[in-house]
Amino acid sequence: MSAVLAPRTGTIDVLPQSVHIGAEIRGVDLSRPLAPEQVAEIRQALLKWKVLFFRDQPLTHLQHVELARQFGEPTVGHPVFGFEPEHPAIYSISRDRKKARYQGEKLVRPWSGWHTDVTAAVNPPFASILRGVTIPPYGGDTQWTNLAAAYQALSEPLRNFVDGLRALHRFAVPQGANATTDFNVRLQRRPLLTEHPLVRVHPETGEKSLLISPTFIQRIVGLSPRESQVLLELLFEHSIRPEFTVRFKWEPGSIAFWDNRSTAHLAPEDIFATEFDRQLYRVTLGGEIPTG
Ligand code: AKG
Repeated sequence: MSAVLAPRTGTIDVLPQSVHIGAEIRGVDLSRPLAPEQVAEIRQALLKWKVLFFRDQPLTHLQHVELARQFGEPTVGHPVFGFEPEHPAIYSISRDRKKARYQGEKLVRPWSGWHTDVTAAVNPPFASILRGVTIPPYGGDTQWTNLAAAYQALSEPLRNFVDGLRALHRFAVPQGANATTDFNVRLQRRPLLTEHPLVRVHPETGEKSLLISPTFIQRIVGLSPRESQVLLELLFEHSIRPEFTVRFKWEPGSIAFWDNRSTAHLAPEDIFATEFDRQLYRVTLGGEIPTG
């Protein structure tokens, strides 16, 4: 029996990569303006699969930004780390920058490093489009998790409990950290702090998902410190259960496009055990204020 692996639902092929999250899209050339129906179909696939993967799309910075513009409003690079010279919408993610960031810090918990982009901003991004340029021969995979599936899989009493809660998100120099590293000096200049619902309603699908970004979330408002810590750890652990996740092996020219409103992701740490270079570029699309 031959399985239909790439059902063509319109002008594109959508190949799911796991049950709950991730699909590879084929049949598009992202270096050129997309037809309106392709934009609509890709957007539908994004809402359903949360992260889309494209292969063999060796875009320039300009083509990357033009691609993003067809789906939303590119923001300036990164609110703390800035942008590439002459390309204000391009944020560079390189091995060296990441290494500088984590120097001296230990990622000790299974969920450490998992994050939803810039949730300490009042209006976190709607989506991010990440483009791989220099990719290690092995290692350096990125993982995503579906936070709507994670919310749905909670027991009903726990869903009811977390539904009305709010949480504080912070992106600032951690207490006691060395404030003289380049990373922390930048962060000290532009700390971000805000409050969001713990469960957000997706503005396009109406789906509920956990808004828990382990890297940025500080505490749940109104709970005691211990209650907040225990509940957050339970939710973090639950939200990265393998069945909600997908893992992507990069190649030069690969693109990952994720809905930042219903996912979290994890950048790889394994490459720091090697000398491999890794260079990716991200364009980030502005989002709305999350509502519960
Ligand atoms: C991000 O763009 O927020 C990342 O975490 C980068 C992911 C990666 O380096 O694979």
